[in-house]
Amino acid sequence: SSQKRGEPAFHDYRPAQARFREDVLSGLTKSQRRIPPKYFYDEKGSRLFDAICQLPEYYPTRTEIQLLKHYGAEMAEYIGEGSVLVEFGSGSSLKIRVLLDALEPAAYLPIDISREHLFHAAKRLAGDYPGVAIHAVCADYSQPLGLPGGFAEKPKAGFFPGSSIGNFEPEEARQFLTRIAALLGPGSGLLIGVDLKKEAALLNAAYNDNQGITAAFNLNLLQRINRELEGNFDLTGFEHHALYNSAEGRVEMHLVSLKDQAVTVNNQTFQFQAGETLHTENSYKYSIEEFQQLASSAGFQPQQVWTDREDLFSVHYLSL
Ligand code: AVI
Repeated sequence: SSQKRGEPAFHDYRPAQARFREDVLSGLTKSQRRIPPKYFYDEKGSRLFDAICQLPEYYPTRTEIQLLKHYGAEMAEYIGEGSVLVEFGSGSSLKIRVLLDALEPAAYLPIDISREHLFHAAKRLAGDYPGVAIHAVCADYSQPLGLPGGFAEKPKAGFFPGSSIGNFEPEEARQFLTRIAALLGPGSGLLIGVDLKKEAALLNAAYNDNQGITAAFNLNLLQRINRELEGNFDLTGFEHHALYNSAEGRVEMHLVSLKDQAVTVNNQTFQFQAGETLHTENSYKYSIEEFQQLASSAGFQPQQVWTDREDLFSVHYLSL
């Protein structure tokens, strides 16, 4: 696609809307009802997530940004000048700015499922970094995908910050890493942020903030279902619940039904009992060794890892 300096190119892979309906209906039918966390990120959900990242209790974002700032020059050396940077789930494309201050890539390809959000973030970034060719790709990165033409032969580095890898089940995470290894190709690398295992109190606070932003983020999923799938969830009939499950090494988010109630979605009725939950997210936490093992099983070689003084968060560089 043609591209002007300071203007992003936009590649719309049209991530299928049909799957939202299928995934919600099949998830509501399971005995432990569940909906994949990728559906949090509609326009409002993406904005609420940005607000979560600013919360005093939510340490991952600021800790990772500190690591990127502090060790950016070292990370840039691992990545190498002239690589094509591919970010999976770029959101507002804020963290990449720290890397772009330390590195001049051949191009930056932000991939995100949230179309409008991606479009505006890419436009702002292109305005602020006119020397970087930006190709925004609207796609669901949890599904197989190819890069827009012209990038296949270039050396590439993946960027997957924020510990979004933790929102996959470990086996799905391994499959995802295996797929992006194939997408990036031999000689490429991956800079990936991974939240570390730690005491439950800190984790529970991070997912139960005082301002109730995480609760609003969780409940927004019901609003989205009401709007897009002809649902009638009573938003006051469900409550946010988040708790670290240390046996599984993950924070679980649920929406708890506060009463016996019937909910209709897409003309189908679902009975909720008081106390019954809809499981909306897992956020797995990994020790450095656990994550390196996972990455190795997907064909990556761990090269370096950076952590903060309190061992809250880790950023790994892996090579292929
Ligand atoms: C995007 N992801 C890494 C966040 C997390 O911590 O698992 C999503 C989130 N859920 C609640 N707060 C933040």
